[in-house]
Order: sequence, then structure tokens, then C-alpha cells
Amino acid sequence: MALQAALSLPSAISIHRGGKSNISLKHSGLFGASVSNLLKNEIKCPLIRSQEVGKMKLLFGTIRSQTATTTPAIDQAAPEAKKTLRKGTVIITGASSGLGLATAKALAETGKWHVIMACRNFLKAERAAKSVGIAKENYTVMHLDLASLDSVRQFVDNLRGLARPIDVLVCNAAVYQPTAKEPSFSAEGFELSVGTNHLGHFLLARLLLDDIKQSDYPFKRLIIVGSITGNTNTLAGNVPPKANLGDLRGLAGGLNGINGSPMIDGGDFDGAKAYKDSKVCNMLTMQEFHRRYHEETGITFASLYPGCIATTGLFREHIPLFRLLFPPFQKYITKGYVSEEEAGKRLAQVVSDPSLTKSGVYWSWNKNSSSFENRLSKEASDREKARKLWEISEKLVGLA
Ligand code: NDP
Ligand code: PMR
Repeated sequence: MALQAALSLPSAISIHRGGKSNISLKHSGLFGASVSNLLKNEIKCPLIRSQEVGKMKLLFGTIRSQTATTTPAIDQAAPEAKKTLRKGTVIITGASSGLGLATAKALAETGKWHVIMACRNFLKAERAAKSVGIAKENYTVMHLDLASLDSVRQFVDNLRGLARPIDVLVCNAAVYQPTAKEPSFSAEGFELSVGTNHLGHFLLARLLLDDIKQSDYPFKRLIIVGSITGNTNTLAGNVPPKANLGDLRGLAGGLNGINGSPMIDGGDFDGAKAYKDSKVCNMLTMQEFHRRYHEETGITFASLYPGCIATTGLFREHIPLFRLLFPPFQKYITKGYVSEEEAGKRLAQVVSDPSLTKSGVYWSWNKNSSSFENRLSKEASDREKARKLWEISEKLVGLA
């Protein structure tokens, strides 16, 4: 077993079968921090204040049930059920693998959705759709490279050329570069993770807002995938390096590493932090969209943490040992693991479940796979930061 093999390695997980404390992690290298350090030193958050490694199971339980499960409120203003139902059109970015592909499959299988798979690698996306058995009439692959703003604009033009109503946009694609020593850059010279995960999606969502507004479909939604790792009110969000946008000075400087820093907060490059920062941007952007446009457009804006899908391509640039140990670590220790299939069903719910109509929500799921409105960290729900992020991002993508 992978975990047992790891016992003989440094930076390994060790599991003690006997005694009260049945779990401990040694050293810090592989998973970024030792659990005991996290528990003893790092975490000041009241939600996760347990001091002892021996209480880890209890702690994980606390984290997983960090917010009381609430039944999602239904927005009475949206009379979704009353309208006639044609086939909906949903655009999913990064649908060529992982969560995006599983969501495309889940939605296409219902026969109620046509999925536009917006992908940078056309052939890979076609093969992926075939490999999971999505019927031809239920999907269209269209080229989109989020690391190029020209490509985003071109995609929107091509999409309008289809003359299809656009009902739901899912901003799902992402890159994660935890082992990069130096930053890489998007076509316009933005640090790649924030350039792709945030700025590319920001432009796409802004350009498609009017198209979605015009939709007469019962579900018109704009969903931006977030993550627990960008939320410092959780244990996962306290694993160094932590997300922190600071005063956004690096972003304001263009993230190009020439005039200033490639990091949003103006600090030195760190690929893992850049990803987590980009997820904070995703969650802030969703809320800012909600505040600015929900009432006017009737669009439901939402974000989510689908669970830890430890087997996806997201970790392709991580060291092989991490990729080997991460799934069992999440399955057996944190118990935060979900399969791609289950995560796809969760995101599909946010796209099409009539009970998830409430706008401005960050959805999560409890261990029984019931959805609940989760709480975001202080930074990920900071209104002033969201406004500033919006304004700077507008300038960077050429909308202001
Ligand atoms: P994958 O790597 O499997 O999927 C990411 C997708 O994004 C791929 O299809 C990839 O395309 C695409 N992509 C990357 N760069 C670009 C680009 N420049 N233009 C267009 N598409 C691009 O990872 P996941 O499925 O895990 O990630 C999906 C989402 O889920 C992300 O937003 C991630 O942050 C989020 N998430 C994931 C979690 C997890 O545990 N895995 C947990 C929480 C959130 P290609 O196939 O060509 O590489
Ligand atoms: Mg985490 C409840 C505990 C929990 C959960 C749900 C996650 C999810 N992680 C948890 C705990 C821990 N992680 C602990 C205690 C450690 C230190 C040993 C740890 C480490 C760790 C690393 C090094 N975790 C990671 C990494 C990554 O490289 C992943 C990452 O941050 O990607 C950005 C990751 C993740 N942990 C998660 C989830 C969902 C991820 C990855 C995906 C993401 O947020 O998008």
C-alpha cells in the first residue's frame, strides 16, 4: 500500500494502529507542513483551535462540519419552474479532464443540456468526451486558451456565431504550478496561474454577461469554481504558503515581474501561493458579480468547493511522490477525498438543481453529500478587496 511504503521514506505519513493517537505526520517537506506544526503553531482560527495531534480525527471532523448545514434558500423572485423547458446550453471551461469533464458528462447524460466544452486542446477534449461516452449531439468542443485574452475574445465571437442562447457559464479551468522555481507568463505577460485562473475567466465572464442575461432559460447561472485551499478559516487553507492578496500592489503593477512582482501581494514568486491567491480572486469575483449584477440580470452567481479530487490532472506538475501519496492521504486521513464522478455531480447540481438558485453563495457538501452554504474566509469575503480586485482586473484585461 502506498501509505505503508511511505513509512520508510522521509517526509512520510505514519499511521500507528494502536493507542489513542492513531495518526501522525512526520516532517514537513512533502505535504508542505507537518500536521503537528499546523495544529500547534499555525492555526489561530477559532474554528480549528485544537492543540493536540492526538485530536486530529476530531479536528478533521470539526473542519468538515465547520458550518452548520443549512438548506439552501430558494430565491422566490426567480420563477424557474414556470417556464417552458428547452435544452439548456452550458459552457464549461477546461472540460477536457478532471472536474470539468465529469461535470460535462453528468449534465450531458441527463439529456437536458448541451455542453460547450471550452478547451485549449481541441483533440484532447474530443477524445475525452468520447472516452467518457458523451453522445455527439450533447456536446460541442470549442477552442479557448484562457492564458490569452485574444483567445478569450475570439472564443466569444465564435460562440456568438453559433447563434445559440447561452444559459450557464462554468469557469472551471485552472493551472497549478507548485514546483515552479520561476514564474511563467500568459500571452499578455501576466503570471500564468492568476492570468489563467482569474484574469482569463474574468474577461470571459464579463464578455458573456449580457448573453447570459438575455437567456430565457429557467436556470441562468454563472459559476466560478473556488477552493478550500484559498480559505484561511479552514485547516487546508492554513497549509503554507497561505493565500494572501495583501493590498493588491503586484496585481496593480501588472503581475509581469518586470515593473514589479509576479505575485498579487507584491512578494516573491511562489507557484502554490499564486494558485491559492487565484482561487481567492475567483471567490471574490463571484461575490462582486452578485453585488453588481444579480438584481439587474436575474443571473445566479455561485462558487463552490467540490471536495478534494486528489486524482485529477491539477497535480500533474507536482513531484511523483506527492501524486502517489496525496490520494490516500485525502482518502484515509483527512477524509476530504471525493471521486471525479462525485465532484462532477456536485458541480452539475450547482448548474442545474432547482433548489440551488440562491445567488452569491459558496457551496460545499457535507459527508453525506448534502450541499450547504459555506462560509468564506475574512479575505475571501472582503467587500472592499473584491471591489478593488474588480477595478484593477478590468484595467488589466482592457475593459476599463
Ligand atoms: P484538471 O487539471 O484535471 O483540469 C483543469 C482543466 O483546465 C484542464 O481541462 C486543462 O486543460 C484546463 N486548462 C488549463 N489551462 C488552460 C488554459 N490556459 N485554457 C483553457 N483551459 C485550460 O484539474 P481539476 O479538474 O482538478 O480542476 C478543475 C477546477 O477544480 C479548478 O478550478 C480547480 O481549482 C478546482 N478544484 C480542484 C480541486 C481538486 O482537488 N482537484 C479542489 C478544489 C477545486 P488541459 O486538459 O488541456 O490541460
Ligand atoms: Mg491539503 C481537512 C483537511 C484537508 C483538506 C480538506 C485538504 C484539501 N487538505 C487538508 C489538509 C492538509 N493538506 C494538511 C494537514 C496538509 C499538511 C500535511 C496538507 C497538505 C497539502 C498539500 C501540500 N494539501 C494540498 C497540498 C497541495 O499541493 C494541494 C494544493 O494546495 O493544491 C492547491 C492540497 C490540497 N489539499 C486539499 C485540497 C482540495 C487540495 C488541492 C486542490 C485545491 O485546493 O484546488
